[in-house]
Amino acid sequence: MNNKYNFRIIEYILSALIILQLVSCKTVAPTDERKPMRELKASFDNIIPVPVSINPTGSIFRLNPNSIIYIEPMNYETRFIGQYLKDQIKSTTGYGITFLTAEAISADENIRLIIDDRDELLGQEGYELIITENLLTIKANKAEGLFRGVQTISQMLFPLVNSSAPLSKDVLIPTVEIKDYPRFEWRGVMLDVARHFFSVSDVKKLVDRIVLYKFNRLHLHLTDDQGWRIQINSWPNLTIYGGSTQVGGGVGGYFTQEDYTEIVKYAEQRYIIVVPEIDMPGHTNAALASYPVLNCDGISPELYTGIKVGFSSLCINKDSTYIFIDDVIREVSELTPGPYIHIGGDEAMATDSVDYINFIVRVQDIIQSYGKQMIGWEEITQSRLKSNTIVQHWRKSQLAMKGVHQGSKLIMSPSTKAYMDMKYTPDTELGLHWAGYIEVSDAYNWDPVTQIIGVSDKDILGVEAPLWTETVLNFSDIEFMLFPRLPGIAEIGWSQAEARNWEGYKMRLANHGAYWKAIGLNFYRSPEIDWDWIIKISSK
Ligand code: TNX
Repeated sequence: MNNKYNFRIIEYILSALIILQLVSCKTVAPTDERKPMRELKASFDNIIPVPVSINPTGSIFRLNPNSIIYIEPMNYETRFIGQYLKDQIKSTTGYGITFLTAEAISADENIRLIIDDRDELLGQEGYELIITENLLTIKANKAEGLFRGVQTISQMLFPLVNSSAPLSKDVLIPTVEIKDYPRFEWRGVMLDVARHFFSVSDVKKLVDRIVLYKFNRLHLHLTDDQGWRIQINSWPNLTIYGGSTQVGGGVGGYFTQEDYTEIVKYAEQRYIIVVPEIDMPGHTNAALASYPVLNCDGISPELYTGIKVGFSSLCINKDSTYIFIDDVIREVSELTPGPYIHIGGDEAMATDSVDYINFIVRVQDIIQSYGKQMIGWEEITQSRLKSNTIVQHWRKSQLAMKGVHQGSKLIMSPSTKAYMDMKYTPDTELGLHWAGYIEVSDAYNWDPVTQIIGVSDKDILGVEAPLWTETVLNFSDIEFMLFPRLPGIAEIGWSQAEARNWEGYKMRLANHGAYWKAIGLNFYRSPEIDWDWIIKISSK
């Protein structure tokens, strides 16, 4: 009896303890969860370039390690894009999520990438991102649009990259409807691999950096006085000798045709068209040094490792010059699936001006004979241009206007705004300053249409940020000169003019800075940006 009674008491005490435990679990659990939940919240406030429209719908989508990417139609291109998204999610959240094929349709696939060719407004590169409580959907007319949309998701996940929260927790993504498409067709970055040479892996890394900002052109400045960087089989000495050095006299280098093809393919998979530039008739000392026959007097100059411009010229009135150009353009055209060949044409101070005018016309015919569209720096407008020839503006508005009057479209690279090789301030160690100092706000606060008086929207193909590399030695230098200015050029090229403003942009950029720090990207800590902004907000 007594024993039984004692057991009862023990039973009561035990169940009371269990209940207490349960109650305390219930009260502890939410506070436990709250901390990682806050740290794991994605955001649509940081997107650069700013999308056309963002409509928050006030709820939450939960991304978890079991989330699945559903793709329709599943093919080589869309599989790559799905994989890209998967890798981005993995690198920011640590989740290894899986794919599903088209057969497995059910209501709760968590992420959907859908090509649905029905929304004309979205065009080739636009996308719609619809996030509801159950589904995250990117819809686009073309695979390219899906890929641009995936970059938006990547940026939404930026706030998570530094998170130390446990992986078992869901990533909270605010529900939203985003519709987005570019203002301009051409959004480019130019890398000068001639003044200093950069490896295939550096160029691929650059591609990785720029796709995040929805750039779609990579212009490679492949030849200049200091080096010839693309192998030409019919003129092998161009690279063997002409590619052997660089600015400062160090060992140069060059891309074999296989290297170049590797870059082109890598970029193409990421919806970036490579634009090769073979600069002529000036900026040709490396070629002249490699082949005596290209010189009017038949004598080759020395290789050049300084940084002066405007002293070299191909021999305009010699047949061998055009045999050379034909061979080079033929080989480069064969290696380049994109429609464009850039022929430079800038700073031909060592070429007689009448000769120059005739030369450009002749080269334009050669480019066309290989089925390509010619691009040149604005000096080419002194010649008679075909209306599909594209003019790249950098310095003189009157020259650019001459192109417009001939029916050419402009790529806008005003040196006082878009030249990524200009110093930020007088204290910047790298860079030149002949076009001025370009702070982050200078690179952001301009518009391609109002930059030159008399130009209208339809005359502008887009924008491009050139990085000349007289003072740029390695990838870390490349990053330092491009960031944080380059995202501003991306926004100018992609976003609608009315949607842009410096105050809002500054805040978004600060959040990108936190991401760059996390991934070890070297960038200039401009005093114009409050880089700690995100920390102040989240510690409130
Ligand atoms: C001008 S822009 C050049 C380049 C130099 C650059 C340096 C242009 C078409 N030509 O040859 O590298 O300035 O900022």
